[in-house]
Amino acid sequence: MDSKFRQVPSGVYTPGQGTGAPEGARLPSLAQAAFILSATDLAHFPSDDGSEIAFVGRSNAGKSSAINALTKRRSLARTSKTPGRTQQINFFGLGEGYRLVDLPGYGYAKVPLRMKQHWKKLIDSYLRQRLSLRGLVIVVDIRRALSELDKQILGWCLAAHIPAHVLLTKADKLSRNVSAATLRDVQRDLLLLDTSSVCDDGNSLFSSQIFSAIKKSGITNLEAQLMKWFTET
Ligand SMILES: Nc1nc2c(ncn2[C@@H]2O[C@H](COP(=O)(O)OP(=O)(O)O)[C@@H](O)[C@H]2O)c(=O)[nH]1
Ligand SMILES: [Mg+2]
Repeated sequence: MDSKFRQVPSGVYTPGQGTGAPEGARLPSLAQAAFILSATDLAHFPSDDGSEIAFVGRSNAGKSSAINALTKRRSLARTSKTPGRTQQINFFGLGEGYRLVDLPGYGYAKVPLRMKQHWKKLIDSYLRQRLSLRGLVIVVDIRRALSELDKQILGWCLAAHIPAHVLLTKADKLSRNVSAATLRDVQRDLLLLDTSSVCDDGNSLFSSQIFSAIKKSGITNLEAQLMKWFTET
């Protein structure tokens, strides 16, 4: 296998195995978030160095809104009421050597099969090959809980030893009690996927939280998770 490719599922990912952040690099700055480029294929991705965190999830789950809330920008990542709109991978810089990535949404039924196949290939090649990938934020509408595709991605994370953080968003749509119960269900699902995934020792591969882009709740928690991934390599 080409050594540039992440080995899935047998390969064990070693943090820092990629090119890593440059020595003496400054910390990532959410306040400095800026659009870099949109890519519809691998050839147009920014060069695979530094550190990158990607947002994945169903169409309309709230990925772009989460990126906007996190960076305190109204429309850095475009948001849409029409599912299936984001067809490209969008890269955002957080100062030199750090990036956020908005991956195309999956699971939207009305999209033509040919397009779905293109997206699947694009996401798949991104996940398999991107050595600068430090962690995945899996954005899930709290009213829908984990989909089969979300679980497939979690399975891939386990195999590739890439940490994942499940962001249960749109929590403003549910009561506090129902949100908390959903979080517990998701934590149980994560535990079933990987017995070491839910613990508070800071070394677990999976974590989860409640979030709302509308209420701007859960931002501090999400920010802490991202900074941890960015700085621990
Ligand atoms: N109530 C509520 N709506 C949200 C939230 N986040 C996103 N939305 C809405 O959900 C729709 C899809 O959001 P978007 O960020 O474009 O989803 P994406 O397709 O995953 O990028 C938009 O109409 C957003 O306004 C949230 O936290 N609460
Ligand atoms: Mg989007």
